[in-house]
Parts: sequence; structure tokens; C-alpha cells
Amino acid sequence: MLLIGFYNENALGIKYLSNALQKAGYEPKILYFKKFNSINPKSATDIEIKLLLDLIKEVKPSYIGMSVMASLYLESVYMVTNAVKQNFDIPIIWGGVYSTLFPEKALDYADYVIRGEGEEAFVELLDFLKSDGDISSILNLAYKNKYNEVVINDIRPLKERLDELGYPEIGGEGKYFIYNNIISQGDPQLKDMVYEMSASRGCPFACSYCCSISLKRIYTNKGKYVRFRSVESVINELLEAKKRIKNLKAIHFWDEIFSDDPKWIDEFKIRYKKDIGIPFKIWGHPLKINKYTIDALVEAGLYQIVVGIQSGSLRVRKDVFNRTESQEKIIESSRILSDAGVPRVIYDFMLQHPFENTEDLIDTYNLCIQLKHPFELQIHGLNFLPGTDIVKKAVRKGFFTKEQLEKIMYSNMQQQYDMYWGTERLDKNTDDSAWISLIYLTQFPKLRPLVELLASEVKKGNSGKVVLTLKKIMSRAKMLKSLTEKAKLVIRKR
Ligand code: B12
Ligand code: SF4
Repeated sequence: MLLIGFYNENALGIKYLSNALQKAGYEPKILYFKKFNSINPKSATDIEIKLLLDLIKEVKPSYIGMSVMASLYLESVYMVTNAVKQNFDIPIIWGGVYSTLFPEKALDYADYVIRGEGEEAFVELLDFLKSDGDISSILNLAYKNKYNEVVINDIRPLKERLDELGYPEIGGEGKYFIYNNIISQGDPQLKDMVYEMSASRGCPFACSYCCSISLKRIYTNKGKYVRFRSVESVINELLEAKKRIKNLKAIHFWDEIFSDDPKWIDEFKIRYKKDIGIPFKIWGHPLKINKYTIDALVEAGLYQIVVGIQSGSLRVRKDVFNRTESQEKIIESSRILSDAGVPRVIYDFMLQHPFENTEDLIDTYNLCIQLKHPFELQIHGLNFLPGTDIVKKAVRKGFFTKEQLEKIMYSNMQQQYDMYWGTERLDKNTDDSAWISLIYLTQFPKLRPLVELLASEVKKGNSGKVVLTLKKIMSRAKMLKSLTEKAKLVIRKR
């Protein structure tokens, strides 16, 4: 079995599957195909495809499993799948979030699709294929029957005890990495300074721009969706990481929302501090930030938290994004984070989308000036991801036709990234452009008086005059921010 992960050299899904296959007696190999790049990803090159085909010739897998986690990288997934089909007669199995939400589309390329969490279903499918068994009863499987009709089987109940899944192998044999037209052998994780892991599965929230709620719907009546590993299991994984990764400097917990269960947190604080003691980063949510949890996590070694706020407009948050937190709760969270002394607090915003008007940007500015320093802002655009509720909302509102949105969501990766992270849109409306700059500048405490002065000018209708000044300040501020980030990285490397 050759497992392929795309644009993610530490792909957790692939690692868990490999674990499950090994336990069942298979000898999976893993290929990490290209590196994670959220700014300027490039599609696969001819050389990279050739390296992949050569690897398949060498490894001679009986099956190839591909993890199609994000639709932004579909272009390369199609290229790889087509190249394999043209050159070999090896069954291809797709899994991951995209395949889970769009099994019919996935079956245009793959021979089999496993939907949802795949550890058990994948092993079962391989066992059945090996023994020529009847696959029609395998839960989570989607396939085409002999009449070429798509069959989508029911989903099995969620695994309640995550500890039973173990944790990914770190290092080990049979790991390959293709990147920048070069293939290398060995687990890329071993050379990394950061260890990436997850202490839970599932998210309790239902944001309209995220796939989480769509995944949750698939699991209706299939057990608890949000599940946590035991602290013991998390610490054991980290002890292993410490032992194996020589240059380990930080841990990234990729839990959608880190635990705020007091019992779990108490145990984690003690064990992490005593046994691991390496700075760690988490994702947070304003509704899950409380003093008790954050103080304990800082004591344990929390050095960075990324909190999604997404908009300072209550209207956009509630009616568009389906997020229920109030302005007061967000401001209180920022106070808790600041008082607890979290070294890096990053707030995520998604601005400049068709649902938003200038009033919403002013609300966002007004919220940002109330957030307690120190904090940094990450300002993104809004990605329309296939299978999310916001896609339907955008069509209902008439911002796009269904066809236009399909075209956007399935365009090549460069176009998709340019569309949402490009600067072109900033130049169109001087008021909006001024407010976006002012929002960005609220993260710099020393600029506060100037920012407030400029904001009052924009409110008076002088945005044209202010925009030029803002452009100059913005470029210096961005430079300063990038220098500070580099300095922090150097300090961490030491
Ligand atoms: C953690 C995470 C990340 C981390 C990944 C860290 C890592 N080391 O892997 C980081 C921050 C790097 C990341 C990046 C991105 N992410 Co992300 N990420 C997630 C998140 C929250 C959890 C993923 C995870 O690790 N789950 C735990 C593992 C064990 O589960 P899993 O990956 O789903 O794998 C299981 C099954 O899917 C299945 N399976 C998976 N692959 C295969 C393959 C086969 C053959 C089989 C049989 C089964 C199978 O079995 C696995 C084990 O049970 C998901 C949300 C979610 N609920 O999935 C978003 C999510 C997958 N990400 C998303 C996006 C958009 C991205 C980015 C494009 C963001 C960006 N703009 O750059 C990139 C793309 C990365 C990539 N190359 O695909 C979207 C994808 C939606 C879509 N339609 O495209 C999601 C769904 C969140 C959302 N907004 O809705 N992400
Ligand atoms: S909190 Fe994050 S992971 Fe959860 S639904 Fe919202 S965006 Fe998705």
C-alpha cells in the first residue's frame, strides 16, 4: 500500500491510516507529495510526476490510497491520479474531507472512496479486496457497482475512545517526500523543529464557511462528534516525539478547538510541564476562552494561540458566518489572553467578501480598537469551500450563480489563491481600503493615537486623503511585523 498526502509533509490523516494498516499486518509506505504552502502553492511539475511514477515502479504497491484533504489542491490530485491510471493498473482509493463530502465526484477518478474517519473502513476494504470478498456491506465505502452506478454505503459509528487508535509513527521505514523536483527518503517530520499533532477530533461549532458542520451531519446519530484523547496518550506521543526529533523546538496542536475541560486541563498542565516542557501553540475560540484554562495552559507552556474572530460585525458573524459569540465575549477573551500573558495572540479575520459592507468594516475597526494588546492580526479573504453552507447562502443572496461559484471553487490553485489573497480588490473602494488598513494597524500599540486620528478623518469623509498616508504606514508596519516575526523565529531556533 502506498499512501499519498498532498501539500502536507506532516499529514495527520495519512499517518493515522498508516498506523491502522500496520496494526492489521500491512506494510504501508507514505509519500508526502509536495510541501504545505498557503501563500503561493505551485501545481505538480512534470519532473515531480515522473519521480512519483518511478517510486511506484520501485515500491510496487498493490493499492494506492490518496488523501484528498482540501479542494484547493485538487488540480495536483487529478494530475497524480491520471498519471497513475495511465501508467499502471493499480486500484486507487481516495479518502479525506473532500472525498467524504463529494463521493460521486471522487469516483470519477478513484476506484473506491472511503468517507469519514477511515482507519477501520480502510483495513476492512483491503481485507475484502485481498480475499475477493463482497464489498457491498463495508460501512463508509462508496464505489461503482457492475452497472456503473454509484453506491454510497452508510457510515459506521464514530470511534468513541480515540486512544484506541494509538498515535502516528514518528520516523520509520518507507517514507518519501517529493518537493521542488527532488525526491528524498525518510520522514520529513524528523528534520522539523515543530511537531504537529492532535489531541481531539471534531468541533462543537457550526461556522457556515467551514466543512465541520457538513462532516457532523454525516455522522448524525453515529455517536459523539467531539472526542478527546486522554492526557496520558497525548503525553506518550510527545515523549516519543521528543526522543526522535533532535531539533524539536515547538509543538503545534491542530485540534479545531483545544480542550477546556477543567479535569483534562489540570492533568495536562502538570504532565506537560513536567514531562514535555516545550512551547506549544493551539487554536482557540472566543466561546472556549476562560481564565482558568488559559492560565493553566500558559503555565504549561502555551506560547501562541490563534483565535478566529472573522468579523467585528455582529451581523456578519451571526447572520452570515453562523457564529454566536457577542462583542463583549470577544473583548473579554482578549482581556483574559492579555492578562494571562500568552506570548503571541493572533486574531484571524476574514474581510472583503460580498456579504460585507463598509458599516461592517467600521464595526470591525471598532471591535479591534477594544482588543487588549499584545495581539497580532491575520487578515484573510473568504474562501468558498465546496460543501460549506456559505456557498448556498452566496447563491441565495445572488452574489454568484451556482455555476459561477463552482467555477471559482474548482479553478486551479493559483487562481483560487489569487482570488482571495490578491491585493487587487483593495484598490477598488477607498473607504473600504482605508478601513482595512486601519483595522490592520490596530495591532500596533504605538500607532494607536495616529490610527484613531486617521479613523476620525475617514469618518468625516476624507478617506481619499488618508489612503495615501495609510499606504505608507502600512508598508512600514508590514516590514516591521515581518522583521519581528523573523527575530522571534531566530530566538526560538536558539
Ligand atoms: C489540522 C488541519 C490543518 C492543518 C494540518 C496539519 C497536519 N499536520 O496535517 C493545517 C493547518 C496545515 C491545514 C492546512 C490546510 N487546510 Co486544513 N484542516 C485541518 C483540520 C482542522 C483537521 C484535519 C486533521 O488533521 N484531522 C485529523 C485526521 C486524523 O483526520 P483526516 O485528515 O480527516 O483523516 C481521516 C479521514 O479523512 C480519512 N482519510 C484521510 N485521508 C484518507 C485517504 C484514504 C486513502 C482513506 C481511505 C481515508 C482517508 O481517514 C483519516 C483517519 O481517520 C480540518 C478540519 C477537519 N475536520 O477535517 C481542516 C480542513 C481539512 N482544512 C481545510 C483547508 C481549506 C486547509 C488549507 C487549504 C488552508 C489554506 N488556505 O492553506 C490547507 C491545505 C492543507 C492540505 N495540504 O491539504 C478545509 C478543507 C475544506 C475543503 N473543501 O477544501 C478543512 C476541512 C477545514 C475547513 N475550513 O472546512 N489544515
Ligand atoms: S470553530 Fe473553526 S473548526 Fe469549528 S466550525 Fe468554526 S471554523 Fe470550523
